[in-house]
Amino acid sequence: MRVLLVHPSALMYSEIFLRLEPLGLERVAAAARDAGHQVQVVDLQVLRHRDLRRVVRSWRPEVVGFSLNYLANIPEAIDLSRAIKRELPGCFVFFGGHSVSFVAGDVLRQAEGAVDAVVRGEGEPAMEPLLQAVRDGGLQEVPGIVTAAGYGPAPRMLHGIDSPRPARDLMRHRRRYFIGELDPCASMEFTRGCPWDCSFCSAWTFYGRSYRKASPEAAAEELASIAEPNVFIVDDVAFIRPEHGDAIAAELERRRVRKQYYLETRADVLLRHTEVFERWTRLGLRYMFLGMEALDAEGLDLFRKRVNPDDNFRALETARKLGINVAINLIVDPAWDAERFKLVREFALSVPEIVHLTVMTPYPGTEIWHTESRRLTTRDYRLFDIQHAVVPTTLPLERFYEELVRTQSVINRKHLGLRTAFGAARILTDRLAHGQTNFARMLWKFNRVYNPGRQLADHRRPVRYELPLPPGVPVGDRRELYIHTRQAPRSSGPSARPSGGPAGLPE
Ligand code: B12
Ligand code: SF4
Repeated sequence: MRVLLVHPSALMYSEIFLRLEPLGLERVAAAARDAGHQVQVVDLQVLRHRDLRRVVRSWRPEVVGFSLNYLANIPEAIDLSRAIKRELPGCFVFFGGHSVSFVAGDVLRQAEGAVDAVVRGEGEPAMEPLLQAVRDGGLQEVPGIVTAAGYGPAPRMLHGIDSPRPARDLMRHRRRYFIGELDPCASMEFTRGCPWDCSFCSAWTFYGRSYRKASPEAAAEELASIAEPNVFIVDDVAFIRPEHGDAIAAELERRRVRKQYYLETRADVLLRHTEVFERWTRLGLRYMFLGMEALDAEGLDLFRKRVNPDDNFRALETARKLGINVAINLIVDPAWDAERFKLVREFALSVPEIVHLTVMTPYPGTEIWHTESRRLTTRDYRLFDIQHAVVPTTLPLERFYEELVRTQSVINRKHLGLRTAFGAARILTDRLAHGQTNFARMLWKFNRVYNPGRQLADHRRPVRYELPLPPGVPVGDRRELYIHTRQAPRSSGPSARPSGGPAGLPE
């Protein structure tokens, strides 16, 4: 069959700092291709809606699948599905991905027939049975399926993540993927899942707190096959198991693979396993994203981060000693007043690191979705991108955005100021000489993308699709939140959610 897979447009944040290849969708594409189908991918982060329209009209896919890792993309995907169904009424349209897995029944209902199914959980194991069922029937038996007839069997989970390898060859605009000055940049997965359980995050609930590692040989071989000189490692927390990081490093050393790397990790992991990070600096580790989340113990406890502020600051020292550039994330609570923003600005200016701010947002799939007692001020999916306030702000909303953007731009000016003084000009010249313009564009776009007027106007747009209401009851057993569990969910209407069950997943 002709299968078209689509990644929706970039969200606000990605308009400037980064734009990365859709690795999950590439793996889903590989699974569909391995099952004997013809596959094309359209990534709307780098292409336009009219490009998608052109492919739909000329190639006439029999199946179209959208990747919905981000809640904020759901309205766009529903509207595109309606347009595809108008053009090709017989085409089977389905959704899959991280966020849509938590709201599958609601989204199906909102699409009013424009979407035939949602596949919950990991996409690779679902592709072969799904595509066979589209052709031969038996859709309701596909693992992870949700249709108008209800929930099918529980999603299946891959035993190992070595295969299928992402179909990177299907991405026609690879030079458009970058992160900061790592331009162009590919992505790579060493491990999948996270054993922690932070209250604001859904990474652990999606995978039922399981954790799987690629074999070091397969990981090194895949890295060696990547053409780009820079690689973003997508793992939620890199090098939780230092022996795994070491084993991959050894394989890369043996193959003499040298690239520049950007990864994400936690302060305690960096402190506990400093040697493995040091070894990776020799292989090209240049940037690290540390989710500090809060500056004080109270905030860290609230997010159940299981780290203390001292560890966070010691981790920054360690990274500096290793010569790694660090980007820190802090979560802005909508309750912050002007004084609190001022303190954060002072902190950000006092450290050499890049500081990112994200706004505390209860998401389906997170624990705070259930426990946050403040009522939602909006249920517009598009505002659930952690750059907008979706619960009441202490400051008037307009003032809140002014403070947020002011803080972000102070930080950005500091960062760009340093870079301009110490080398952005050289990096810029080098990238432009190689035809890479992503980094240059990023330097000039900040004020257009981040501006309080635009943030506020986003709240005034007419709303067509709304998130379901939070259940408003405390989470009893937190395993109820999992997407991947071993217990088969009961079959029910699309509005009823399958219950979770005992975790019992590979640790
Ligand atoms: C890497 C990553 C990124 C990267 C790359 C994004 C990209 N282009 O794909 C970057 C750094 C750019 C990024 C940015 C953001 N991210 Co992000 N990101 C991740 C992360 C850590 C891993 C994703 C990944 O690549 N995993 C590896 C691949 C193999 O898995 P996967 O993509 O999930 O795909 C699997 C399944 O989801 C499914 N699947 C995926 N697509 C499809 C399609 C079909 C048809 C099917 C059947 C199945 C399917 O099958 C795949 C294979 O098993 C996740 C956390 C997590 N563990 O999931 C957060 C996560 C997805 N990000 C999150 C957020 C909030 C963001 C930002 C909005 C943050 C911000 N404002 O600053 C931005 C927005 C980006 C944008 N779209 O414009 C949230 C999503 C929250 C939500 N409910 O919407 C997550 C869950 C993190 C969290 N803490 O909760 N992100
Ligand atoms: S925030 Fe990081 S450490 Fe916490 S659960 Fe999510 S991925 Fe894991």
